[in-house]
Amino acid sequence: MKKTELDKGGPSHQTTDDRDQTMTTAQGGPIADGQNSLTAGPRGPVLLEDHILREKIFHFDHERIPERVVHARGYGVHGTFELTKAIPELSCADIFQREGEKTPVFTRFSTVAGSAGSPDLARDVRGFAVKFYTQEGNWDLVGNNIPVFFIQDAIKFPDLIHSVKPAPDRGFPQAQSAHDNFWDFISLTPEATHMTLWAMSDRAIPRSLRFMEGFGVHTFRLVNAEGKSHYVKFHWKPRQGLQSVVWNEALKINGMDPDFHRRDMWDSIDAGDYPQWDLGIQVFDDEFADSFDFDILDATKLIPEEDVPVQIIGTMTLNNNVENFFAETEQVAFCTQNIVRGIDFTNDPLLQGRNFSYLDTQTKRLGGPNFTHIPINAPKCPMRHFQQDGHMAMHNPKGRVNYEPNSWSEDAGPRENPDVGFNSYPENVAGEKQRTRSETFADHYSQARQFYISQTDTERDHIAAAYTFELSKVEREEIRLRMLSHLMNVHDDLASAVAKGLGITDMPKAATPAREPIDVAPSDALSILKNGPNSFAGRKLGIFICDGADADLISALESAFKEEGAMTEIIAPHIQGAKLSDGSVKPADEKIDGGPSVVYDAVAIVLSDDMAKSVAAMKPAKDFLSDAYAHAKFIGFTNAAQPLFDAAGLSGKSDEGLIELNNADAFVKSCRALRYWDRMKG
Ligand code: HDE
Repeated sequence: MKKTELDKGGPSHQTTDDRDQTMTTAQGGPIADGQNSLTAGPRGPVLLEDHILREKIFHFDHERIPERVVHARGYGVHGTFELTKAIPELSCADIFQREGEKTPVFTRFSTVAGSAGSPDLARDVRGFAVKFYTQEGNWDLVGNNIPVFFIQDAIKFPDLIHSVKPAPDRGFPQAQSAHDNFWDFISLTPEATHMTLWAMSDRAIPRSLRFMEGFGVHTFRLVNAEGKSHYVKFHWKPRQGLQSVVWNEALKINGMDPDFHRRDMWDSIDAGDYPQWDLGIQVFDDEFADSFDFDILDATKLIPEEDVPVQIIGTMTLNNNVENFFAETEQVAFCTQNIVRGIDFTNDPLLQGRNFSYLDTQTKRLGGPNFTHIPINAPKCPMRHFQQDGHMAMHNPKGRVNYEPNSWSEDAGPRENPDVGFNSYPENVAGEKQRTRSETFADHYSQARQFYISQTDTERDHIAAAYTFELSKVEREEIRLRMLSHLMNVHDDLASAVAKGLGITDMPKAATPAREPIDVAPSDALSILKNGPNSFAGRKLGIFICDGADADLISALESAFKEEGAMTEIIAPHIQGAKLSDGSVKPADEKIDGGPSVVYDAVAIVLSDDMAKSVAAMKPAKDFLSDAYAHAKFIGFTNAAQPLFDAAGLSGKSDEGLIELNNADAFVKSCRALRYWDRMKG
């Protein structure tokens, strides 16, 4: 029977004569028609024998796997790790032996609380998980962008996560900590105080995944060939420098572009601007551990870089976007217990609990024990063992033997090798079984205070504003007061700023500390603003133009920012672009209401006298300018922007962040400070 256009599903229906491109079923059978079910007559019932329909719908019905219990929203990228300083004296890990050697890695960044479809700029901790495919097996460093954690013992983790995730009755709020359950739990868990200082700081709203640090959090061990052990904390230092957004900006970005972080990562790698992080180690021994004011096994504490400097031993470059999001980013299975010879665990109770949890969760998520057969999880070095069968087994032992010991001489299969095999560090352990928390874990406030006093005034203001915002969303007053009673043990300025923000005049009694806080010196490494890049490289300038705008100035801006290693985008009243002063048409990347200033690091407003008034009448144009101003951005402008300034309520404003565009190079230089924070004072 000859097919009509309608049968074919309309004129867009495509067929091919090329055998290689022919669509097939999953069984490989060529498909003649994938758009019409098999029916009895044109209007009759669908026939059960339609194996093409059955297979297509069956597979679709099974496309989903459970999202991660936590860190469901994430983005993965391939790259390499290059060792720049060999450390055989500290560790016999193969990856740390040969300077200049490159090891493939896969890195997945994530938020913690939100579901897989939640917005990128939620206030949240970011996961920073790296899988190193070393020649002696996979090593997973499953860290965060914050060096401490909320709790000290893994047994509390389900409670912590339940409290932050949507409430079980109503199913909201999504991807937010600003609600009763979270702050109820936190206010009853004093050990979380330090971590919430970080979570209320700008660390929890990074501008880009490329602009954040990573931390292994726990104390691990490095063990050398002689079996000597040192303690180690792992750090990732972004070569791009640190940068965050402000809260009001984060809220608006979430609306304008919920994929802001993943798009930023994809775009920069696509453009060949590969983000890099240096891997640093803080190495110390028992002597330091014994003299340190806090317990090195307590994941709510960090070791200040001033006390133990971070030594850089290598660089990670992320240079390859995934080919398929599901196959790679979704199916990657990080496990803290994936370590290699030369690296070992400590008795941090949080780490030990994690070592149980990750294997368990991957088995459930990926459907069985053979998730290591999926390419993204498989080691890139040889592997030989007698594990076999199970769902979806791809690699079973070959030959007759699948056990050990065995007395077959040929094809006997793999054998143990004490010379190169993993040996646990023979730490001496003894003790009574008990459910107690060590006394040495009991100081919950001193490092929270240290974090606060290490921040600039701007950052302190942001922390107080974040607590105020979050606690203002809490319905029960007693929770707000209980939180305040902890903040009083951190710093009076913080407690009174939050109390003022909440409108509390009668301060509660400060919480009784389990152990009296001690004085600790500030640490500059804890501040973002004290560690800015002093460069605009990797950032984005938005250039707002209209018909008649100065063509020379626009091209000068584009080349000056390109020279800096930054990106530029053109925003115009129409997506078709604008006709410039020299008669050329400049295409736009965004129409003004699709390219708000919140998605740019700095803006240039290049208008013409002829269009100045009509642009000033556009609501999105006013928001573009007033948001850029409110978010302390550097704003370059031409004279013709004056009516827009007036319309945005900014007549007569002048400061060093508002720059008349006479010289593109000078404008780039100013933008290197990233924000003009002084504007926010007072
Ligand atoms: Fe995780 N965590 N976690 N976590 N975690 C998971 O594993 C868990 C903790 C971290 O991109 C889960 O694959 C327990 C600290 C990252 O795929 C789960 C405890 C740190 C990722 C799990 C912690 C992390 C996870 C959920 C308390 C920073 C995402 C899905 C002891 C050092 C990895 C999964 C990726 C994911 C358990 C605490 C980081 C359920 C029990 C501390 C970056 O196994």
